[in-house]
Amino acid sequence: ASAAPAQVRQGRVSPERTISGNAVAELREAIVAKLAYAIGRTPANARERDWFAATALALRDRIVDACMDSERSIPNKRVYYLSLEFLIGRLLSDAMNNLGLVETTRAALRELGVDLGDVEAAEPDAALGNGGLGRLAACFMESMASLSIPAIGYGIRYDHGLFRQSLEDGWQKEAPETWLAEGNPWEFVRPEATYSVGFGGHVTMSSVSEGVIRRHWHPAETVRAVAHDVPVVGWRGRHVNTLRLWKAEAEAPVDLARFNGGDHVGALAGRARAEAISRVLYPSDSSAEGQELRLRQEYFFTSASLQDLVRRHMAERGDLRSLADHAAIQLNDTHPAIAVPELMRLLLEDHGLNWEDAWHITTNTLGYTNHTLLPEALETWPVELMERVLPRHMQIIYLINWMHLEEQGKHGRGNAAQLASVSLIDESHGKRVRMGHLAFLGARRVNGVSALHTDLMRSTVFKDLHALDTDKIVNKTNGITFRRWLHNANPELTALAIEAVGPEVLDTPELLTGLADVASDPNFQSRYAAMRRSRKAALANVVTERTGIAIDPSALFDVQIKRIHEYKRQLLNVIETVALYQAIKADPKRDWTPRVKIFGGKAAPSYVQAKLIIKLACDVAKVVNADPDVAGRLTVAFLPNYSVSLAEAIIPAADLSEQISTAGMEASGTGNMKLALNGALTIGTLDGANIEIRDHVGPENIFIFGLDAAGVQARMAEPNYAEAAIAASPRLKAALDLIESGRFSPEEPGRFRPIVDDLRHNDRYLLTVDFDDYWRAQRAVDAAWNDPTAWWRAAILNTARMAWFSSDRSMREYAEEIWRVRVG
Ligand code: NBG
Repeated sequence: ASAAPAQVRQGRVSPERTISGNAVAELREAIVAKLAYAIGRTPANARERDWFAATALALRDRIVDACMDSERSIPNKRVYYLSLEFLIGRLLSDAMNNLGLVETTRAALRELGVDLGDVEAAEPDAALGNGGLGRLAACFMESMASLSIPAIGYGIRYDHGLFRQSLEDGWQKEAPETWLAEGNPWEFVRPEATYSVGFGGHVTMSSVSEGVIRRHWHPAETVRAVAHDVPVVGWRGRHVNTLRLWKAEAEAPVDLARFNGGDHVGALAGRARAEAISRVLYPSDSSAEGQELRLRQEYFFTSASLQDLVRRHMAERGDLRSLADHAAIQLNDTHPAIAVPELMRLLLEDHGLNWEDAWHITTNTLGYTNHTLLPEALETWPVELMERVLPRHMQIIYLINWMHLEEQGKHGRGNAAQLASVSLIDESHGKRVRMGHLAFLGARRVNGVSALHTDLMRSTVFKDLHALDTDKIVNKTNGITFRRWLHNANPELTALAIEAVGPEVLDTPELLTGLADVASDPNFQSRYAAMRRSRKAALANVVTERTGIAIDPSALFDVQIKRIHEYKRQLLNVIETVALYQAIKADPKRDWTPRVKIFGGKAAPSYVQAKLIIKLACDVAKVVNADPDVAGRLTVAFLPNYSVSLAEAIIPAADLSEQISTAGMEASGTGNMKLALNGALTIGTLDGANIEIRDHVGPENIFIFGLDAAGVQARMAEPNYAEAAIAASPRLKAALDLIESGRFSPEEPGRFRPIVDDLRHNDRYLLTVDFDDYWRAQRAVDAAWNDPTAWWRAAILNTARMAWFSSDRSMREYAEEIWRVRVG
């Protein structure tokens, strides 16, 4: 559980100017009391984990006080953020920092002979998400609390979050993640907030009055959703919101009749089936998992959340007709898109509204965020499966679609191709429901997550739908919370910023721009460089501890951390490593810039090619690191089990940030923002938010290479582009030949043949095409590193100019243009 070691996390600054002895004594006593009465331990026999739980419980009390204040009045409008993933990571440092109690807690624990860093390291990461999408939801929750936007996040309380990754001789192995093994001190169980969620069964009709027919769903099975609330405290403890996570429980814990009949296993089968819904997080990132259990998860949390918010609205306002005035429901990707027919069903069946009113309310309450245009990630469900699992919803979807297509006819847009492209049902390979289209029709606003991605939404996947309502798609470029990714993760840089521009920078990130004034100041530069150097020394220890590889903190730390995916092109980076290895060996006397390549990231367990790329990176590392010819110039390390807390240790230590996806494929990226904010220079393509990062930091402070999105489209249309690119690049050819020769896998020479073959004959991600320009950009990085004054100036300017990428800015934009809710 010790993902971010104590030495990485010391010396945090906090907004507390002074700490009072009284406050320390009070907190110390509260912690000791929790230890005794909530956990049953004495200070003498408490483990680190017990101290963590006691500290968390003591702080939770403070949050509850603030929470009661936040809840005293009914807000005019609430935001409901529905997300299948919340990658919140550890919560202790967030809570302490936002409550202004970091130093108080440190002092209280010190008086008990306990080190705060060790206590923080004992908190397991809540890994209830895969990557960017889930982490974005976590940053948004923190920002909404900090901006006092009344909000509830709704998701699933998975027993097992994202799997633990180990590398056995370079092969990824997965083990279940067990964050709840010792309980979760942050959560409150709310048995009174329990809802029944139905599945399967059939639909009957009854006639209410002349010509009015009502339909009734009779599910074959129901599962209970039980609320578990995690408080989310905002900056300076001013406001607290709730993250409400649903746990699935069986209606009956045991089938007594079967048990008494002697079928002891069968008696528990229903329970196992129900509880399976909140058992594990699906480990796929950016690809759709078309399994029935996944559909059950999606409907389970969506239905429970809508029932909960409808009940709250009725209690507060007494009339569902005003729902859109008081509730804004945001669908984080299509995972909760079933909210469209579910809200309709609740309005029609449970509340007796007519279709027009129900549709009006639905389409004025929902918003939909799209996070990817990759075809393999666009969710579609077979109609046959939907009819079986959610028969009533399927009827509603058909009706929505029928009205939608009728409307097209009326406007003379009735040709077959147009209708097929905007239909909710894709009939091209069996009948499937397009969840993106469903969310699009049901939402008032649909947003992309970077300027480029939003443009591509309008011109590609949603082109024909966009033509029907050109105001619907809007851009909301992603952001990150600076409280976690600057203040908590990099206290030394935060201290430098406070010194340079004043403590107000903690509240107003725009003030970071003031750092530009000292970007060329030799004294400031050397302190900035010293900050980086100390983070790198700390990271070097972590790398050695976890991989056995020794790395030199004075080398350039070149970092690529993210999910392993072909479109993210870790393979491009590995091949450049091989080419660099060959170049150094061919000319060992040159003054090569010493470089450490650091990789981190998980592959989906079923993603064979991605796992082979990890293996290649590890095999290359083994050869390179053992070769005396390149010692001190090139080192490669793959850090296992990348996580939020590991990211917090790596990001402040990075000199170079690899953001090298094929242009047009990374919707936004958010790691790119975290790294640039911490002063790593980016080497990247004109993809996702990289473009906006370039616009902010300035083209002279970023290394851009490769084709842009239009160039990628054009090149893909050319025949044999990969063959041509390899033929034109002796360096690339030599690197591929070396990999193919078995040099990195002598015990299995053909191991990487599938990778090389794919590049030669297929190369969907245009790695061969971008290789030479990537190499050129990397050598420009080498040259820049050798001019420290210019390098540190550029790094400082990156920090100074990244303020716009705060998730506070993103949330203000959503609040104003999508949710129409007041901030503060
Ligand atoms: C991911 C994109 C990233 C983006 C995050 C957050 C999915 C489906 N999409 O580029 O790949 O930064 O979403 O918006 O995980």
